Amino acid sequence: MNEDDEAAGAPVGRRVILGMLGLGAVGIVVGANAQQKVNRALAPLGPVGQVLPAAGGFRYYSVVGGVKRRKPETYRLTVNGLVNKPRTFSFAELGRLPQTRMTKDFQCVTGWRVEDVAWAGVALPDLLDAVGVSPRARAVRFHSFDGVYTESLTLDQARRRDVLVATGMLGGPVEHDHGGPVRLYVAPMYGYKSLKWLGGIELTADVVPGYWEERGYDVDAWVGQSNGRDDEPT
Ligand SMILES: Nc1nc2c(c(=O)[nH]1)N[C@H]1C(S)=C(S)[C@@H](COP(=O)(O)O)O[C@H]1N2
Ligand SMILES: [Mo]
Repeated sequence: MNEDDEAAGAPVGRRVILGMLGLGAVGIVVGANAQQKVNRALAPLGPVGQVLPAAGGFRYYSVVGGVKRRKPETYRLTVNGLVNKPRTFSFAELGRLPQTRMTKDFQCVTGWRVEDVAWAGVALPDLLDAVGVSPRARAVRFHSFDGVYTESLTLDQARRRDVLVATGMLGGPVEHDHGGPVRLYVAPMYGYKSLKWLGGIELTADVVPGYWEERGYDVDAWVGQSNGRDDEPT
């Protein structure tokens, strides 16, 4: 997409489907600034099917109702695709990999933000090292065990040390409603990249757009900028 497309206000990637906000089936096409205004105006709803109130500034989001609980004892994370050694990790095995902690903000693209959240888990590059990434891999696809939600990162993004396979959040385990027992936390990007109920990590040759990316949100979801376009930061 070039800047003329953007100026013309018709970038397909910026399509905001009001239907997905539960407001009806009307689709409108807006520019980046307008999209963020729409998002802000609708912030209490969020871009999701289900929003529940949560303590401490978070909102619980899930595009699927009634996600089945998994106990740490029966939890499994599958890592496959373009890797040298496809592997399944139990919760205990994740705990035996090098552990990373960080305290950082969490920000949804709709405008809400929680500052200074404590996160703990395995830095994604450490997990990738444990399976060995094939030289043909260029991207990572994440699968939720809710059966519907997916996310993606380029391999370069996935190798950042502030991308976490999180087993801890807010000073305790990752609660079910926050996507536990294991979720993704992509610190430098908007919340929709932080896939909940992480069940699978698949190394792929190319980026496969995730759930919200199929619905108009950017694959590159850096907080405070939007692909170098001149959006107002949220
Ligand atoms: N599986 C799954 N992961 C998801 C979502 C979702 O609907 N399903 N919503 C995303 C969005 S838009 C946000 S802002 C965060 C919200 O995390 P929380 O529910 O822990 O507040 O989860 C992200 N990960
Ligand atoms: Mo979000």
